[in-house]
Parts: sequence; structure tokens; C-alpha cells
Amino acid sequence: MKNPHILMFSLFLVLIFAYPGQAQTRENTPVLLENSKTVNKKEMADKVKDEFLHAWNGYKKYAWGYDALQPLTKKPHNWYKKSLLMTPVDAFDTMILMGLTEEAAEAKELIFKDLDFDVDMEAQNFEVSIRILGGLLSAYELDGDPRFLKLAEDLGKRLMKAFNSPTGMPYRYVNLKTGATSGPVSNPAEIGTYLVEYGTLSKHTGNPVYYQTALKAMTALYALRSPLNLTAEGINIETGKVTNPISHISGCIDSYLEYMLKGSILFNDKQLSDMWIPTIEAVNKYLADQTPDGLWYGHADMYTGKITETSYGALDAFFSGTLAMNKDLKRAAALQNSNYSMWMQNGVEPESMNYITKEVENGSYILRPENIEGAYCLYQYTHDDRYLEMGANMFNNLVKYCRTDDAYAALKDVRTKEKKDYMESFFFAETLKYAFLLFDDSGKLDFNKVIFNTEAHPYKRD
Ligand code: DMJ
Repeated sequence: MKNPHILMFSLFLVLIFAYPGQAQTRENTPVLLENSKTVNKKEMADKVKDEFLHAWNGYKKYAWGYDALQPLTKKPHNWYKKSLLMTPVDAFDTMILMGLTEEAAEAKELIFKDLDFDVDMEAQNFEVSIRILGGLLSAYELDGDPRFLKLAEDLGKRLMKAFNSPTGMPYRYVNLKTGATSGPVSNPAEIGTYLVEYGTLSKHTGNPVYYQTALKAMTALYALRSPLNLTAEGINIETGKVTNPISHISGCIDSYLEYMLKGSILFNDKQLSDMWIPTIEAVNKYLADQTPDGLWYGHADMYTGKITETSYGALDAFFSGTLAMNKDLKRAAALQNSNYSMWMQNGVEPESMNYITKEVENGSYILRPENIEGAYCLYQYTHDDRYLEMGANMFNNLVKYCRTDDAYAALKDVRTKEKKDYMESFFFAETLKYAFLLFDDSGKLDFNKVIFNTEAHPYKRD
């Protein structure tokens, strides 16, 4: 019998010469899709829209006017003492893009009737910015009603008080009425995820102060990088001291990186691209981890660059889209393959896992969007059908495991598929939007003409 290695090598050569284009574009991208079949885009777009309506009707029936629905107990839930209408504001632009005119009109009426920020309550600056300020701004751009901008500016002025600190970096919490702040120990995501919304607010109001405030916070944070150009996970915004020197692309740092690149593109700001270039170089040099089964990004000490934890999870999956936007399609494609394998290992992705041992570290799945977002972004740049297949397979599993009689529920653990009594507003804003846009051919939204905020609210690039 012939040496099996020689046989394999000959087969490889035959494949390369028979399909040269394919061999090149699929370099480093192992075939992961089993039972591959052509995706019917129209069917899938309709399915996503039906599932949006299913979840939205559950919210309407049991939680109308509240921030969110608890889908198992069918009880409404507010984040703070008064509702900020998290779900309707976050969901509004998805309805517009899906052509759900009636639902959008109902949500709009509720927003103008009930949304009021003059309330004596402390709110988390980051979450309210990306969901509420972010949602109101894209609602204004897509719908044109000036009341959306008025609400956005009122909220922007209140949130801006969070930036009254010795360094210009924001506190984590701000009282919407009094402007009192708290929470000086913060992280890059909560310090540096404002430029896209604040810049868009400046653009529409003609007042540059919002953009300047967000930029000042981001540059103050950037100045705290290590000599290797890595960013710390923990920062005290009053003293500028590093409180946790671990660096990664995961939650707590993720959207800071995202906004450095997106801000530089959306506002054509050279100061930001000058910060982005050394930052992404350091991320790829020290955090990227090419293992025998693919590309991952680990956690490292910001001073030595040594990997301390081989941990990766649902939030990290956003980075394939960022790499693609950075025109690094080779790494982007490799990372999206890893993202997809992480999703498929248990049928739904976990919050975090060890990418070497494949052990699940945190098994929950809270209806996060980043993996499907990655498939959407990669499809926009490559038009490669594999991303349609990835998206369809992930979405079908999401329906299979997270759908309830009245809505959708998070999972306590992806290994057992036991459900959890919560449905985040980003399920409407992001997960269902990216899934829909991946399959939608209506041309309502031109990917090349918008930048999405980190909550998937699109803003025009002109
Ligand atoms: C969203 O609120 C945003 O995408 C944020 O940047 C990260 N977490 C959630 C979704 O997972």
C-alpha cells in the first residue's frame, strides 16, 4: 500500500490545481459547515421577521411600557425605579428596517407619551448611552421626527455630567436629574464607548461639545496604555491608575476598540486612526493565539504581553467584524470560523470557554448578537455563501433552544439548555436585526453607507 501521506499530498495538489481560487480564499479556513445546503435568503429573512414579531408581541402583551419582559414568569421588569423604555427604544429601528410600520408607529407613540429623563434616579452611563441615546439617534435618522432628536439631546446633556471628573473619563453612574455621579473604578468599554453616539449628536445639533467630551475621555484612556500598547481591563477614572493590568478583547474592553476604529471612519478623524494603528498591531501581536484548530484571542498581561488565560466567549465574537472593517479579511475569516465552532460545540455559544481545552467556563447564553453580527459583516465584505449558512444554522438553533410560547428566553447553561427568565433589549436591537440584514435583499440599508453603534443602531456616514 502507498504511503498515506503521499496520497493525501497528491489529493491536496489536485484540489489546488482544480480549484485555485477556492484554495486561495479559503486558506486557513477549515471547512466547518456540515450538511451544507443553499440558504434561501427570502425564506430566512421572513423567518427572522416572524420571530421578531413573536418576541415583540410577548413584550406587548406582558410588559408594555416597561423596560423588558421576563419571558418565563411573564412579568414586566424595569432596570431602575422608572422605565426608560429599553425594549421599545432599542427595537424601533429594527422595526423600520423590517418594514413593520404598524409596530413602529405604536412604539413611537409610546416613546413620545412616556419617555421622560427628568427622574431622580442613578443610571448606568454606558448602557443608557448605547441603548437609549443610541436608539433615539438612529430613530431620528431613519424616521426623521425631530422629537427623537429632542429626546436624544435632553438625554445627552444629562449623561454628559458623568464626564465631570479630574481626568475627563466618565463615572460609571450618573443621576439623570441631579447629575450626581458614582463609580470611579471603571473599564475601557465604559470609558470609551461614546464617540459614535456623541459625534452623531454633535452632527445633528451642531453643538461640538458632545464629540469633544467623548474624544477627551478616549484620549485620556489611550494615554494609560502600556509600553506594549495594550489596554488595561481596570482603570480608576479619578486618579488615572490601572486597577487591573490584564488586557484582552473581551467584555470590559471590547467596544473601546470597536469605537476607536468606527469613530475614525465615521468622523474621518486622523487622531483616532493614529491611535487605532498601534492598538490593533499590539492586539494582533500579543493577544492573537493561533492554535492547531484555529485563531483565537486570549487574555494577557499588559506589561509583559504574556498570555495569562486562554479564555474566549460570546462577547469576543464581535472582533471578526472589526477585523473585517479593518480590511484584514484573512484574520476576520479565520476568527469567524472559530466563532462558529464555538457556537456549534453545544448548539449555542457559551458566555465563555477555554479555547484550548474547550471546557465551558460560563455556560450562560443571554441572546447575545456578536456571532451572528460577525457572519453578517463577513458576508457584506466577501459575499461568500458560507456566512449565510453560518447565520442560518446559528439562527435556527437559537429558535430551537431559546423560543418560548410567548417570546424568547436566555439560557442558564448551553449544555443543559435550561432557560432563564430574561430577554435583553439587545435581542431586538442587535441579534434579530443582524440576522434579518444578513438575509434581507430589500436594499433598505446599505452597509457601506452606515456605521453601527455597538448596540447595532446604524448612523449615516455622510
Ligand atoms: C450589547 O449591549 C452591546 O453589543 C455591547 O457592546 C456588548 N453587550 C451587548 C450585547 O452582547
